[in-house]
Amino acid sequence: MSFMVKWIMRFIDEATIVIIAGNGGNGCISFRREKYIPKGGPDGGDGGDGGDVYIIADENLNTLVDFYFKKTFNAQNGKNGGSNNCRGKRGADTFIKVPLGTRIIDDDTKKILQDMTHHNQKLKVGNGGWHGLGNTRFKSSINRSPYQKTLGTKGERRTLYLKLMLIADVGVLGLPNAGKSMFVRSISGAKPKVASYPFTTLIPTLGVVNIDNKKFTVADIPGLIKGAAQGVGLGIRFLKHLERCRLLLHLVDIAHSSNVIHLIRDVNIVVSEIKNYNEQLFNKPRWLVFNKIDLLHEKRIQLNVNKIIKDIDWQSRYYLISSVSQKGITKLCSDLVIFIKSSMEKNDLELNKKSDS
Ligand SMILES: Nc1nc2c(ncn2[C@@H]2O[C@H](COP(=O)(O)OP(=O)(O)OP(=O)(O)O)[C@@H](O)[C@H]2O)c(=O)[nH]1
Ligand SMILES: [Mg+2]
Repeated sequence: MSFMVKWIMRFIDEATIVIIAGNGGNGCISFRREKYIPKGGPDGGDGGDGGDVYIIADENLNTLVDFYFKKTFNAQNGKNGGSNNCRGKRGADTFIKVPLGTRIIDDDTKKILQDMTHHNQKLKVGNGGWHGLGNTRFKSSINRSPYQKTLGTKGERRTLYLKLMLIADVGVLGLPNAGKSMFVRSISGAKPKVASYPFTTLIPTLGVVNIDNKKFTVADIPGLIKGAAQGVGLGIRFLKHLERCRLLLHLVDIAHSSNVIHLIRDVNIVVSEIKNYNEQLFNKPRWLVFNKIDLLHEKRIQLNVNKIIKDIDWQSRYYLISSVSQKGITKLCSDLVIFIKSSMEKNDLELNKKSDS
């Protein structure tokens, strides 16, 4: 995979931006001067506060690619105060839209500020400066004509690192060409590109599956290959999109080779890449899904699958499917619905326990 492609793809799910909140407007020094009031008192007004900068989650966005073109976001400065006790106008706030699943990190401290997980969720990331005070404020019994004012303070400036991590219930992973995208197409409304060459999928895609009025989301990511952890192929950076999934489906092309040793190697490559990525992903519930069963005789498939399961000592569930003939898909999907429902209930229980304690 060329350096160029990897470079361009960085902008799809990572971005560094600078936010600059508005400065506060300065206070004004002024004295009332009217026809019959030659020596009026002070009438310099306060400045306006600077605008704040917010990040707002928008369900209509899918990537961070817009930040490739625009990297600096300014909120408006507050206007200076005026004579006649005129208060300067407050600077307008700025709202930066990001897709759901974006993690906001302070680039200097590396602290996670928030995960943007629901539509219209708002996070203030930059405070506008305070307004300065006009000379009216400094009037006192001893100083009736103050030549004093304060300046507005500077708006906050911050560098933020944005990292997009898809939020899907089910994540699909496997070697290139295993049939991940075709599977996601066949069960959801998403239309990721399907083709007979590796690395067809370059951008992670989310699909919504609707079964018996129950919905769940599924994420299709680019293929993994041996050495991905060291940056081979598209690397493992896309695995971050699976970190929030409840369950992983590891798709295996059962017709890839007639030699079962090769098939075992295929499975092990992916397993070891997940392991290399991190323990948390490795320990997530994972089911093996043997795909393309329409291409082989049933007996041959069963024989090979049994050998693979035994060789890798697979203890979890496995399925045999074909996205072409649709065999096995209904059973897999209804098991997914059951699994997700119970995982959600477990989550709720854990949340309740936390809020009780
Ligand atoms: N016969 C058969 N072919 C399949 C099946 N599923 C996928 N294919 C074919 O396998 C090839 C690869 O499918 P994709 O869905 O693009 O594979 P992928 O895993 O998304 O590949 P990458 O995006 O490159 O990682 C395509 O030519 C599909 O038509 C299946 O169940 N049976
Ligand atoms: Mg694909």
